Amino acid sequence: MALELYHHGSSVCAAKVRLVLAEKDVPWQGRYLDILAGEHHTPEYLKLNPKAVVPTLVHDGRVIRESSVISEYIDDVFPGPDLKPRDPFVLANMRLWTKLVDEEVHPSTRPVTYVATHRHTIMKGSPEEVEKHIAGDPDPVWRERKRGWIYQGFDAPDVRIAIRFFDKLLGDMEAALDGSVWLTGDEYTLADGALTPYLNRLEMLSLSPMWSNRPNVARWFDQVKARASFEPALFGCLPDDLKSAMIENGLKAWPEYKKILEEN
Ligand SMILES: N[C@@H](CCC(=O)N[C@@H](CS)C(=O)NCC(=O)O)C(=O)O
Repeated sequence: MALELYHHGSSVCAAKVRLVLAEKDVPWQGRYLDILAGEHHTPEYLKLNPKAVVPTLVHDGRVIRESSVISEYIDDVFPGPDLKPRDPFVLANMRLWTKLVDEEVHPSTRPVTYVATHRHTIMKGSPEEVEKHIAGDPDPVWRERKRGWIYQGFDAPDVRIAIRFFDKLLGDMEAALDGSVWLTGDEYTLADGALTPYLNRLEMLSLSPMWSNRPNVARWFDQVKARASFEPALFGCLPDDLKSAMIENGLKAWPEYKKILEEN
């Protein structure tokens, strides 16, 4: 059996898949692509993933894309604890969370991360290299948004919207976790796994004060961090220099984000 994951250390979507692999204890082989150096823009990788994003899973030569689809695939194909509830109603509830992550949580994470930290890493290159990086994104909408994050920083118009979205998300999680161990009930599911890298991202960027008055979210995140899957999936593939850069840049970004939160 050959199971290869194209991924990157700071990618939240890739971390989501690494969490599922760790929860199921499935052995896999990493194909590391430095997305901040544009290694996902090569013609070879575009054949596997035309959107030029990670993760991509290749199982015995067959390609599976999209982190939520990959997560369900791994859960269906490999032995280990079931990460999808059997009760169809609870399963529907789980999928509402994973759908929300795909459609709203992930798109909101990109501006928050780029503006706080990734743009500083990308802008270490020459002006031509920065332009090449932007031009390498095959999606014209994301390309222009990325241009805004890189050159306008906190003034990019979608940054405020993203921070406000996270505030609402954390409020919704707080309500869902009231009297519930995990997001969909007593069992840990793909819903909890899907949200984990995003809360971790907020924490890495010094945004954990956003749940200082949300005890259920704080308790849930402590439970998630206590699982054996957390450390290897979230930090096992993150180079030390990138980790330090994200934390240091996040600390500097906090006053800007705090200002946005206080405007609410
Ligand atoms: N919907 C996709 C999103 C994948 C995605 O956006 N991946 C990011 C990393 S988390 C990426 O590869 N970004 C490349 C870039 O920003 O150039 C999924 O869930 O797999």
